[in-house]
Amino acid sequence: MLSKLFKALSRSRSQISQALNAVMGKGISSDDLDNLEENLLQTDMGYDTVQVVIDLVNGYSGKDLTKIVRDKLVELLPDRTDLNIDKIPCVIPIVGVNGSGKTTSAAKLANMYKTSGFDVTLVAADTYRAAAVDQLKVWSDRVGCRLICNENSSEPVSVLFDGLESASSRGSGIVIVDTAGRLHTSTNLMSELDKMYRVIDTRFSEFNVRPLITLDACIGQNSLVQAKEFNKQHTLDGAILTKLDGTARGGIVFPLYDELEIIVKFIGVGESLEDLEPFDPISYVDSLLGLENN
Ligand SMILES: Nc1nc2c(ncn2[C@@H]2O[C@H](COP(=O)(O)OP(=O)(O)O)[C@@H](O)[C@H]2O)c(=O)[nH]1
Ligand SMILES: [Mg+2]
Repeated sequence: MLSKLFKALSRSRSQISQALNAVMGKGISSDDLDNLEENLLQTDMGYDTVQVVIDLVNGYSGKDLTKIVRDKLVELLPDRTDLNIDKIPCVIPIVGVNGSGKTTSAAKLANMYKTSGFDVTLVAADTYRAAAVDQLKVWSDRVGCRLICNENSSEPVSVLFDGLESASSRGSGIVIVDTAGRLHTSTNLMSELDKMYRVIDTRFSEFNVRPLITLDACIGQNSLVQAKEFNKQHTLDGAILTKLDGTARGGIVFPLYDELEIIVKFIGVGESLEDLEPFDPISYVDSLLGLENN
């Protein structure tokens, strides 16, 4: 059976492997290299990574080109990250722009940690849209975890406060906070997020803060700006790269790490609860290049 990751990367893969196959096993012309460069850039791998690959291909005449490229790409990514939550209690605010997959990812993460045996609390801190709370209610029922919400409050900070207080008193180890979508350019909404971080620091300092940003893989390079600005506000623990199943832009993991030192920790490969996978550099690159057998 094909793995979900392999399937999700099919569009990115065909972009890259077609380009590599075209230059394999023959004298490489400058047109070939231009073509390869263009194809790789379209995966949003970023200029620097593309140049590394081009230099490698340019000086290479052997057959196992894909393998050489594979080793180099793996080298450019962080080692497999440890996803174990080492310190509980832990609070994971899920931040990012509208529609990037925050609510869905919050539910998927809750499901993953619950399955691993943690006591998980979901907090519905997107108070701007009534539908957001309903959406999270449906998800928390499916996951079977506790949800803290307050339909009468328009104050995300107050819902967060309730959520952390409740988790604290019940000894819930992991609190996942669904937040409203915001652009980093929206001063009001960003300062509201500041307040949320402050409440955690000042009132619930026993909680380990591990913010994750959801980045829609379909928007490619734009996500770098978003990640950079959210990371300035509060150091991110990492990114969840969502909707990889619908795009050929799977190369974005490279500039995220290379330029911003932001590690993709999870990838979203579909819309259901199980469609979240820990990011593993080796299987990711293998899937990108078509080297995975399953
Ligand atoms: N195909 C696909 N769709 C996703 C993924 N993650 C989220 N979505 C969809 O993207 C849309 C927006 O997601 P939502 O979680 O509501 O985004 P939010 O506004 O950031 O909370 C929904 O239709 C989700 O089902 C993913 O990994 N793959
Ligand atoms: Mg939402």
